[in-house]
Amino acid sequence: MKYNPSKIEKKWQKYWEANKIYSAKDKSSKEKKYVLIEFPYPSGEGLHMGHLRPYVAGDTYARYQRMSGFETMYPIGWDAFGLPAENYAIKNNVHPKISTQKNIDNAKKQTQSWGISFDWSREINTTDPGYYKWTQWIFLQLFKAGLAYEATGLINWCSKDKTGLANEEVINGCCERCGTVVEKKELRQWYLKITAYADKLLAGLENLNWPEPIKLQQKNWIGKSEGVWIKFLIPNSKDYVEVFTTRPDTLFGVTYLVLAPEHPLVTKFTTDENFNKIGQYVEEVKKKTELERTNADKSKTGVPTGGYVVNPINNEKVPVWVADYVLGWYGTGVVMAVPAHDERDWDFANKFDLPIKQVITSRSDLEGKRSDLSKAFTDDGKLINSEGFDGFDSDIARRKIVEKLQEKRLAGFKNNYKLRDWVFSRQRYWGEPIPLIHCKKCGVIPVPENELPVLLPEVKKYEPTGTGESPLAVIEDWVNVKCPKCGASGKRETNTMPQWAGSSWYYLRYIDSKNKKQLADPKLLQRWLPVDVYFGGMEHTTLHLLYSRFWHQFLYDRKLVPTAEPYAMRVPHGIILGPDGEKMSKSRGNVVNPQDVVGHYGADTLRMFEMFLGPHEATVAWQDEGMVGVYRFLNRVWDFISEPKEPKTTDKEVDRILNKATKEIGDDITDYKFNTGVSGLMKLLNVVEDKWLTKKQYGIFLKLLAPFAPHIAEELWMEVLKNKKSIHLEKWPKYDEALLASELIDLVIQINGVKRDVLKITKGLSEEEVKSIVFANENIKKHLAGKEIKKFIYIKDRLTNLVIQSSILVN
Ligand code: ANZ
Ligand code: ZN
Repeated sequence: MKYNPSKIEKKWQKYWEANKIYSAKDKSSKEKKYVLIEFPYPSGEGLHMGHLRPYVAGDTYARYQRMSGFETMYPIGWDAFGLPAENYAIKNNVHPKISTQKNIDNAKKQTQSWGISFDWSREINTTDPGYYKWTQWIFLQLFKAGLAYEATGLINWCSKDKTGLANEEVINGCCERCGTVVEKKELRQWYLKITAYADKLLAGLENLNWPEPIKLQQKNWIGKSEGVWIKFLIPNSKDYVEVFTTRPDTLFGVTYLVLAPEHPLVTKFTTDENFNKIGQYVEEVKKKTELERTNADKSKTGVPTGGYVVNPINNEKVPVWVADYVLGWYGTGVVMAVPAHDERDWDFANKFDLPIKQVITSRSDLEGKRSDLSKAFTDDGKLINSEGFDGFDSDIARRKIVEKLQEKRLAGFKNNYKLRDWVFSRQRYWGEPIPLIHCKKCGVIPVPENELPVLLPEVKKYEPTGTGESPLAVIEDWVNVKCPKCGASGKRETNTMPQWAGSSWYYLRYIDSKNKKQLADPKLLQRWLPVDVYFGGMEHTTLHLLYSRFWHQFLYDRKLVPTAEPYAMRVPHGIILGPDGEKMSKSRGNVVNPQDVVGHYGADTLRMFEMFLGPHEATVAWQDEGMVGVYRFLNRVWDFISEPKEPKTTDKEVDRILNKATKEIGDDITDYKFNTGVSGLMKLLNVVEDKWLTKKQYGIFLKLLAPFAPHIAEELWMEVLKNKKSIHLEKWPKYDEALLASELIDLVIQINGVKRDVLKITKGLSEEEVKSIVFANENIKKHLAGKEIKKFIYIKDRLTNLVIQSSILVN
C-alpha cells in the first residue's frame, strides 16, 4: 500500500476526537503544562498561514509535553467580538451573531483538518453571554477600584471604522485595522487607568524569562523617564508653570519656554496683540496628527504669546511661546527650551531667531573653553556659563541644581511615562456593553453584579452611526432603565468595549470554561497558572500582551488569581511571505491557502513543511519545492516502516543512533527550534533507512515523528506495528546519557587475518558486546556460514580476528 494522507488523516482526526485523547484533566497526579496560542477572531476569510504557524508550533510543543508525562492543556476559543466580525456582517448583510457562528464552524473544521491537538472541551467564545458576563464583571471591579473613568478629550478616531481607537491601535499614524489615517476627535470616552500599573508592568518584566526584544518593546512603550519638575514663576503673580525635564543641568541655558497648544495657561500668557494669532494657531494644530507634530524632518511651527516667566535659578526673564512639538499629554505639557543642547529646540530657535546659550561643554574641552556650536551638543559634559556650578559634571550638577531649588520648593524629582491610559470605549455595536448606568442624581452607577450580563440587545441596524454615538443609543427600551441606586430614570452606557476586552483574560476562562459562579475556580487557577508557553505574534507586544498583563496584575492585587504574571514564556513567530517573497495578499495573488495544501499533500506535509521553513521567529517565504521535499520524506517514512522485517538480533548501532536522536529532537522542541527538529528526523531516516529495525526501534522512530506528523505516525503505529493505544498517549522515549557520551570507532574485522569488513561501533565495548555485534553482521555471517570458530581475538577498540578452519574458507 502506498502513502495516502487523504485516506488516513480524517480517520485519525475522528478517532482522536471520539476518544477525547487531548482533553486535559483537572484532577491528575501529573505535573501540568499549559500551552497557549492567541485565539483567532473568526472572519469570513477563514484561517490562513499566519494562524497555522503558531498553532502548529504550539501543537508540536504540546504533543511533546504530553508524551513527556505532563498533563498538557492546549485550548482554543474564539475572539469573536470586534470590528472584523462586524464589518463582515455589515458587508454580507447578516447579523454578526449568525455570520460569526458560521465563521467559527468553518475555522473549527480547518484546525481539525490540520490535526491540531486542541482540547475542545474547553472551547470559549467571547460573544457568548456566559463568557462576557465575566468580562463585564472584571470591568466593574476595575471601575469600583477607581481604575475606569470617564473623560472628554481629543482621541484617535478612525473615520472608516467610525470609532475611537486606543493609542496602541494607532500604528504609524494609521488605524491598526484598516490603515486609514487616524484623525483626532473630541469625544466622551471611558478610559482604563493602565498608567497606574506602569511601574508594576515594568517590574514584572524583570522576572520574566521572555525573549529580550519583546521585553524591550514593552519597556519602551511604557517609556519610563526619570526627571525633574521645575517651577518657572509668572512675574507679578503668585502663579507659576511647571516644566518636566531630564536635563536640569542645562537650566542656565534656557532661552525660552514652550507651552503645548492645548495647555490651559495659553490664554493667560497671551497678550492682546498676540491673541488672534495664537487662537488661529491653536485651531490649526488641532487638525494635525501627533505624528505630524513630532516629525523631526518637518519645519517647526510656533507663535510667541508675548508673556514671560522667570528662570528660578538666575531670575532671568524668559519669553513664553506656544509650539506644537510640545505635546499636551506628556510631562506637564511645558518645556524649558535649551537650544544649545536639544535638537528640537535648536531647530526652533534658529527658525525664530531666538538666542542660543551654551552651558555644557565636552569633558575633554579645556575648562571654560567655549566652542562655537554648529549643532546642538546633546551629551553630558562640564558646566559653563552657569554661575555657581561651572566646572561640575552634568550628573553632579543635576543633583546640586535640583537640591538648591528644592530648598525653595521650586523643583522635585518626578517620573514620567510615555504610556497613556487605555481608551476603552468603542462606538460600535458588536462588543460587550459597558455595564454602567448614568443617573442625573447619582452619577455613574454600576449595574448590580447579580444582574450581569448586560445582554447586547437585538437591533435592526448595527451599522456605526459615525456621530460618535454607538448604534445602541437609539434603542430606547434598552437605554432607559431605572437607576439601581435611587430608582429614578437613568440611561445605560451605550458605548461598547474594545476588541481587546475579551482577550485580556480568556486564558483564565479556559481553566474553568463553564463556571457559572466565578470567572474560574481558584483551585483550578492554582493548578493551571501561569501559562507555561504562549505562542503569538510580535504585532501584539504592545497591545494584547500588555493589556492582558495589566488585567492579570490587577486581578492578582485583588487576590483573584494566584500568580503575579499570566505568561511564564512568550514565543514569537515570524511572518510567512508568499512564494514571491512578498506579503501574502489577495491583490497580489500570492496567497497560499492551507486547505489547498491539505487537499494535495495532506496535513502532515503542511505541518512539517511549515516547521521546516526556517527558524520559528524568522520571516520566511513559502516555497513549493521544499514542500514536495517534505512530502517525499513522509513517503519514504511510509515505505520504511510499512513492511518492517524482524531481525533476530538487535543492532547496537541503531540503538545508539535513536538514543542520540531522541535527545536532540526533544531538545529542539523545548528550545522552540522546530526546523532543526524536522531536519533531525530527516537525517535520522537517512542513516536508518537501509537497516532492519526491531519493532521497538521502529516504534521509537515513530514516537520522535509523532509531534510533527501526528497522522502518519498514528497510522503506522496502530496499523503496521499493531499497537492498541494511540501513539500520542505514549511516553516519549527515554535516552541514555552514557550512550550519548560514547564515541564511535572503526572496528576492523579480519577472518584468518584477512580484512573482511570495518564496522562503526561504540568505543569501549566489552569483548562479549563486540562478539554479538560481529556475529549479527550480515556480511560476516556469510563468511562464517557453517564454519566452526576456533578463536576470537579482540584488540580493544581496534580489531577482531576470527580464526576458522582455513581449508574450507570461502573467498
Ligand atoms: C530641557 C532639556 C534640555 C531637555 C536638554 C532635553 C535636553 P524623555 O526622555 O522622552 O522623557 N519634554 C518634556 N515634556 C515634553 C512634552 N510635553 N512634549 C515634548 N517634549 C517634552 O524626554 C524628556 C525631555 O523632553 C525633557 O527634557 C524636555 O526637554 C522634553 F538639553 O528639558 B528637556
Ligand atoms: Zn440615581
